[in-house]
Amino acid sequence: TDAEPWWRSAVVYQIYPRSFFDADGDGTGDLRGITSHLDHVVSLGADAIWISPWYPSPMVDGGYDVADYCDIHPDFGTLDDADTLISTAHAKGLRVLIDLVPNHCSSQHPWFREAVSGGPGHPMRDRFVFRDGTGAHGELPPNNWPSVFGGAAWQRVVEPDGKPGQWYLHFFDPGQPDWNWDNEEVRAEFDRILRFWFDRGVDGFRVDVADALVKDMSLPDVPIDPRTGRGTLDKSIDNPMWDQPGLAEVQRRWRAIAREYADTPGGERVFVAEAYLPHDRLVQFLAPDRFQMSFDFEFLQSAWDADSLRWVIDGCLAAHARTGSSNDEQAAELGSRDDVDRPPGGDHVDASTATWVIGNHDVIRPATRYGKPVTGIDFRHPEDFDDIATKAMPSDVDLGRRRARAALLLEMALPGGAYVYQGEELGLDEVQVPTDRIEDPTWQRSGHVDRGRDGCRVPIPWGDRQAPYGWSTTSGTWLPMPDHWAKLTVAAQDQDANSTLSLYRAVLAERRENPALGAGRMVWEDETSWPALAGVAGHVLAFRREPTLPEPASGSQRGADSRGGAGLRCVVNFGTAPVPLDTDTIII
Ligand code: ISL
Repeated sequence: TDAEPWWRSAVVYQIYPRSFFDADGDGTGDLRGITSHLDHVVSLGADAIWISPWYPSPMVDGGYDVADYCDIHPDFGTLDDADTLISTAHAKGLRVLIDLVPNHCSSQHPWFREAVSGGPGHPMRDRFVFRDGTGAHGELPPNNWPSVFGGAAWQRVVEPDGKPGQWYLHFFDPGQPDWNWDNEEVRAEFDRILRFWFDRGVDGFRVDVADALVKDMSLPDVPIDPRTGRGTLDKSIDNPMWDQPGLAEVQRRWRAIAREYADTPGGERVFVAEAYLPHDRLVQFLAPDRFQMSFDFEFLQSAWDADSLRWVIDGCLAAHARTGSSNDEQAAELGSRDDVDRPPGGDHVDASTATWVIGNHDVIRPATRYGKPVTGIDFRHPEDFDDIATKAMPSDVDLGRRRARAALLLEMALPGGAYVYQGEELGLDEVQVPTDRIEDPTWQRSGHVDRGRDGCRVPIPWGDRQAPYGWSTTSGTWLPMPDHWAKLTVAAQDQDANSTLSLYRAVLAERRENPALGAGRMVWEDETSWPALAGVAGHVLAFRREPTLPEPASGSQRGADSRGGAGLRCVVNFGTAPVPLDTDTIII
């Protein structure tokens, strides 16, 4: 309908600017490289791009350590290049989202430098979280909060008198000091940053660690995780580090700013939350006066297993549906889920939809992840999940690539929107970056990450038969590109109707053309509703998509011949043997 907002069923293509295309031949990707290759995104059939941080940064954490929120990293280009990128994308029909990093900045941000050099009591310290240490001489951190990247979430500074002094809070790297969101100057600064980019035509923000920002500022210890003996990062408990009540107020404040743009050419601006939270808490971000989208990471985190994935999909859709009055029918269809409760409080979600994702710049490439031997692993036990998701090797990548193709079909047939991470459309596998080339700060510090996250951040192979595969004119690329990618280049896959690239184009085209896809209802199939499934339960997932409008007058037959009409059936075989289907199914 006319009222359907663009983002509800959008496909958004994530660009990692350091690795998309190197136009100036210095071994690092850049904005001119993105602008010159937007036709690739258009040819895929995506609706929008999201660009990971492009700001000036010491690159301690790949640009998620921002030194200046209102400029462009000189290695990536200039503000003029950003303006050209945005207007070129718009002219090609693509929306542009960028990354907002509001939990922390870089230790090189001028405000933080001033806070450190100003000494204890300087007003600038209140924009961050500085505290005296504990212990007889303040030599111990203020509390037991752990950093996501390993070690304590506190770093001690050297005071102007040359002596060790106060500690500052950093949820991630010590080079990423956390902002104090109780400080009104911090809030006002982010208002200004939002308007700065909205005024330049940016359509919205992906909000980094959107469940952090506001902490319990009484800074109570977190419970000890018995497995590590350290403070826990667990978000399934009421954890004072994450998802605190004051967050809603910040989100409402930003949404009000997004609404100021409702009558401009781009329309109301959008926010998509990046938050690894249980479904029921995630959907609270999607109240009408808060954010529009929120990634559903449990789908990405799930093992390649029919039961596990169905459990995740049900939980996610039920959480979305139960909070939205217009989707009650869908909720009933999904059955009752004891573990997904209607959220407390007055927030009411109006017809929110899920946002699916199978890859990003933080996780192992799907072709590698899904190629791991998965026996007896159940997503419901996170310890098991750690095992499959964080150890890059060994993996049967050919098998993984086939499963990743099936995962794409599943993802794109589900109700809601979806994000595609650059290179996923080529079936790229995780690269084993030699240890002396690793840049990611997580790889040694964090107990559960093997080689860090560089393996999914390697530059994109565009053409040619050898590295750097047309990506740059220099072979000195910031991360090495593997020899076996010659057959995975865009050029190699472009002409091959069976390639992963061709599959992505076909599936995204189907989404655009078929009104049963995108937002709207889904119904699981079993052997009662579809006899072809007799005997394959357990290793086949099948569901029907049906257009939400119009409702049939006396319809019980709808969906019986779903391929021919406006409906569609999605069937995924998780087993190793082919499943014969008596239907005109397209088999990949
Ligand atoms: O919060 C987490 C675990 O409890 C993390 O999974 C967290 O959500 C995730 O690491 C956030 O990632 C984002 O912010 C990081 C950055 O390194 C990542 O690249 C980015 O995607 C810090 O800015």
